[in-house]
Amino acid sequence: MSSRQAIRRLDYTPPSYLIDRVDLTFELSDTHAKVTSRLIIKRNQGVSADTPLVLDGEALTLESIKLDGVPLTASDYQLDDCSLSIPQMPDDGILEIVTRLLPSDNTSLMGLYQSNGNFFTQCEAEGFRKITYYLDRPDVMAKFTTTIIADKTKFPVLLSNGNRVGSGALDKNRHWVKWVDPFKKPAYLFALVAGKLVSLSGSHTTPSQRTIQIEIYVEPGNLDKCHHALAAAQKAMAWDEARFGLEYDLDTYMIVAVSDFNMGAMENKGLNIFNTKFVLAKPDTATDIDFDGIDSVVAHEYFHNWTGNRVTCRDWFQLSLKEGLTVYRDQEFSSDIGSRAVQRISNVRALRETQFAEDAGPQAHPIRPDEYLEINNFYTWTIYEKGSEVVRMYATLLGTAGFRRGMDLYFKRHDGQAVTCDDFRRAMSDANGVNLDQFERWYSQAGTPILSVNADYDAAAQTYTLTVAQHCPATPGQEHKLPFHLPLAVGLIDRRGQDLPLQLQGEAVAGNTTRVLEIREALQSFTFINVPCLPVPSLLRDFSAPVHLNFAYSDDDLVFLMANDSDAFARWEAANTFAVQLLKAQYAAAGQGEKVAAPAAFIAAYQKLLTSDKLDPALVALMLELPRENYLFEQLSDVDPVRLYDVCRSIKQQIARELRQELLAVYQRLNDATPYVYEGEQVAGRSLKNICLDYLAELDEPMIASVLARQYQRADNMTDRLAALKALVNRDGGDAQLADFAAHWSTDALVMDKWFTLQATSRRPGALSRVQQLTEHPAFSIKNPNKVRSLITAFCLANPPHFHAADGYGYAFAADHIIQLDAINPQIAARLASCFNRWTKVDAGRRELMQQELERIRGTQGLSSDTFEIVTKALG
Ligand code: B3K
Ligand code: ZN
Repeated sequence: MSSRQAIRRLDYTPPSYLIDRVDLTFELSDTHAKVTSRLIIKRNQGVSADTPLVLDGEALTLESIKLDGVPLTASDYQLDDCSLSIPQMPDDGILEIVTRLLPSDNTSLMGLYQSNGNFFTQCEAEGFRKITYYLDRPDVMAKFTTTIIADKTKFPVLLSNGNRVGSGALDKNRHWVKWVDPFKKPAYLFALVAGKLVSLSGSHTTPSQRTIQIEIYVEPGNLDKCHHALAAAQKAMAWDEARFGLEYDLDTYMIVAVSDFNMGAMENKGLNIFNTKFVLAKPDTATDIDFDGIDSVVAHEYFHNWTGNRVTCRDWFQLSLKEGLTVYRDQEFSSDIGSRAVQRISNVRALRETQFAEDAGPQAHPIRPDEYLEINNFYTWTIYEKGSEVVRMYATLLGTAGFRRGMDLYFKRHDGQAVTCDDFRRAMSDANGVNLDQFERWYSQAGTPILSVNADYDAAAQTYTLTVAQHCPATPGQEHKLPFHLPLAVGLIDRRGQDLPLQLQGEAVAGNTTRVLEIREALQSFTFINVPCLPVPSLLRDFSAPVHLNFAYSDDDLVFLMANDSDAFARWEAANTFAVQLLKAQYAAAGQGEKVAAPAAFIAAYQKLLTSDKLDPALVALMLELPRENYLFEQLSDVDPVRLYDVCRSIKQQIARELRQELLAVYQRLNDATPYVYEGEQVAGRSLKNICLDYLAELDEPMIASVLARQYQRADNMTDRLAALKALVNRDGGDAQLADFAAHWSTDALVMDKWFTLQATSRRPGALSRVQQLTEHPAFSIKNPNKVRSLITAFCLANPPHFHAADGYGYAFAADHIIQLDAINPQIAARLASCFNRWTKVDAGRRELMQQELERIRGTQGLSSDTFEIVTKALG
């Protein structure tokens, strides 16, 4: 366990030693691994000769160490839990270190570990130090050569970074393969895979006429599920060439799928390692959302080759430099290959349900944090999703061409370097000749700013003035915030539903119908002229900045915007705001014992959506979806999550009752017999059909029961089958179908994950005891992160009424599993512990129960620094 010493951003110092070359040899056997590392090391310029060389190393057995060919004795070096120091290190030298590891015992899934008998590595952020002693920090970049030796029958495939330069046979049925990576890289991008794998290959030809070989490696039996991932890699390559002029730089691009993996995927140079969830898919095992997820994760990891690998981070505080930028790139990719509007709405919804909560709670941190105990805790919604919004704001402020100029300059200046978020901002600023000094506050200040907008129409002068006030709430350690520089995209819509051309006071002619206002002050006004009648303002179009927006829209305004806004995000947002206002009011009314019901105007707005033949079905589906409880939860205090659930449910039932005809008509129209294809129009149709089904399932009618059963039975794809099963499970338990599903898919781990999640998130009584029973199911394993996420995390984070059961059993269940998991895999335990983050938001009784569980976890002997950091911050 690492020490509980906070690491601070401002303490950064350049490395005292540098490594030019690393030659690694791995000898793998069933029981252990022997790693020989030959390092060419030199002291960094300006560092005094008496500075010791301190290499990082954890959970290693050191077998031998030589300096320039001479074995070192115990008095030449010092060893402790996390380092190996050589006090008298010459200016330069060759170190040869032999370590021995036990990968089969490594349940943390960091460093070298085994999954189904095969070997895999995960080194980001600090896993390489679990393989050998090294300068395990991203600003030490070296050229790596890797030789792997293993039994030919058990480990026919031996992979590492770069190009395969040689292979051969050895004694005792062993073989070897040698890999050379021509690009220097930090150790966190190192990877090794050895095992019984099969591969699907394809190719891509770049504009400079190089042919890249793409190989996808999976366990035998899964080859028929790799085609979508392969196509995604080909699309991503073509997109990055067209959009950013970036080509792949090695001859081969490899993706390997593994079922035991802590996160989604990892961008190791030339050898990306993926969670099977983001590789394996065919229509009868994967949903539309899974296919979409594969596109975006494959693209994300591929894009890292430039934003992360060629240009990397100086230190881990700069993590958002690569993650925020790469998420922005993958979101743009998905927008270009699919529906931009659907992509934007889905991304914003996810940001607001997760990152906004993080930013309002005890773990709030800026996208460039100032300190951490455990870096693995900082792979957060804030670093990734808010980081991406910050990158998007550059693009909105500078325009597409300006953003591209900034990117080009960034690569020109920094290719092959380890740099900072400031370097990125400087490239954007210098390439465009604009001052982005104030923009730096997005990197240093945590919290979600609140924009409060007021409007004033002067009919006589025909002017319309928007006054914008910004304020950012305090976050832990940051009491007072300074104003942010942000783009606020607005439009004005006249009563006929037409966008007005916008002309600000002082301008000679009217311009576009969407205007990006640059906000820099705490309070600013913008006056539009030649506004012939009182318009309805469309504010924060395309969600131009990651802020909360307050504007006193009437219900009529919202209905008007839902029907007329030319900006798809704003139209969806109007529906969302209408529903949020309604549900909050109903929640308050229910607290007073009043009956819950939606007004006729709300039902009528939904009816209009269902009967419109002009709107994109995918957008209608998104607009019909009620805001999730986790999002509403954030906007309330002293929350009773059970009451909140009851209110949402009752509104949903009312919609189902009052719009039964319309829902059924849309369902029947879209439920045709066309064979499944994962393709835009079909995906849109299915999403609308299945949201209608979800509402209809609220009706206690035998006819609806048979519609559900029929869709479950007859579906030719997992999207429809799962939608029906989910509705059945929530409606009456769906026991027969659950049993049928498990019998059919018992050997497909990813499909079984869905089966676990449906039950973990079931709103029917008894959910917790069923989840407890399922932890004993043969397909469940506490050591497999996908299983933990699909059963335990799903229950704790996505089943609020049961997790927050007033008796506190849900909390105790979570705490028991956090403690159990902490000893197995601290990263997964710490993630799960975030289910207690918002404990101060719930009512007093629950608050006390949650606090007790947090204290119980904190008091656990031998707790990892991962879980310790999360729990300590949560307790405040
Ligand atoms: N860079 C990795 C995440 C590594 C997480 C380490 N705990 C995946 C990604 O963002 O692409
Ligand atoms: Zn990433």
